[in-house]
Amino acid sequence: MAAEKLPTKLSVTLPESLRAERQGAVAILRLARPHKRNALNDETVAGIETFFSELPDGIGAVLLAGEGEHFSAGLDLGELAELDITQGIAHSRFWHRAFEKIQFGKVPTVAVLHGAVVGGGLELAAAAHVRVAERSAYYALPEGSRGIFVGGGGSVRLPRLIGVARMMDMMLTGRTYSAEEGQTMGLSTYLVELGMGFAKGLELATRIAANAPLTNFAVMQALPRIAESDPASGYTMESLVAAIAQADGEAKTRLKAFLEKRAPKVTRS
Ligand code: 1HE
Repeated sequence: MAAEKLPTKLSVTLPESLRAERQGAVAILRLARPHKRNALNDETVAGIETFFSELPDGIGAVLLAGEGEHFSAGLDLGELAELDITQGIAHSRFWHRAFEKIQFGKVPTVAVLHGAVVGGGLELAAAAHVRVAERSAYYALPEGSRGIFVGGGGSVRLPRLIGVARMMDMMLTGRTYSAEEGQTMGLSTYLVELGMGFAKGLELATRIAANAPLTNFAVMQALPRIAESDPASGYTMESLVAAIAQADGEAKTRLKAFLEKRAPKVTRS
């Protein structure tokens, strides 16, 4: 392997519960608190915010994964016990801020899911742009049984993925969904065998990083907002974004390459 392709450390300072490295144009962030099943304490959530805020130039995509047997057991329940109402609001807003840095950050994020993807772990996964699930993944929102509510953006993001009715069911009854069910209902868009998630995620992130940056920006920032707007505003915004994207030098280069038969055809992979 060429030296420049070896994973190299990112210079960002993170808590021990997170591990970052770089592989080419992909920044890799691992939840690294497996002894606590990657439960998300304040330090970890702050580290996620720092990582996504300080991505260096040259990074075109992020790969997010969890160490150990589970992606994440969600909120660190030990930390919530002492908060009053005002502090509870601030805590939830802090999660919102951190996860917004993922969803509306600099570059797209691919999340690799395995084992428990529950509570705040599912909220974290929902902030990513592409989700790859291994067959061990399972999904739950145990907030109902814990006497709490989602606070990391789950009530906004999850109904858009699976619908309000399914989310209600998960929260009211403690229902869990398997990796296969999650794939069918849209929690993941890739389902892979055990141990294959990281490689698949890296393959996808590498491909995403090779897209024109303006296209990735438009897909991340404009598409979800267009989808939420009224149709007339949506069509207008779409035309503007389309015009901006096609006018970019990168688009011109790529279209020319296709017309001169130097670019790959679209084939079924
Ligand atoms: C934790 C947490 C946690 C594990 N906070 N410490 N999330 C939940 O309700 C899920 C709670 N966790 C579990 O149901 C299980 O731990 C798992 C199914 C994920 C994994 O089971 P297992 O048998 O592999 O591990 P374990 O023995 O239960 O846990 C290992 C250790 O991790 C243990 O600590 P230890 O010191 O006794 O070794 C657990 O206490 C600890 N641990 N999960 C704190 N979540 C912004 S709002 C979001 C709201 C939510 O996310 S609510 C959902 C919370």
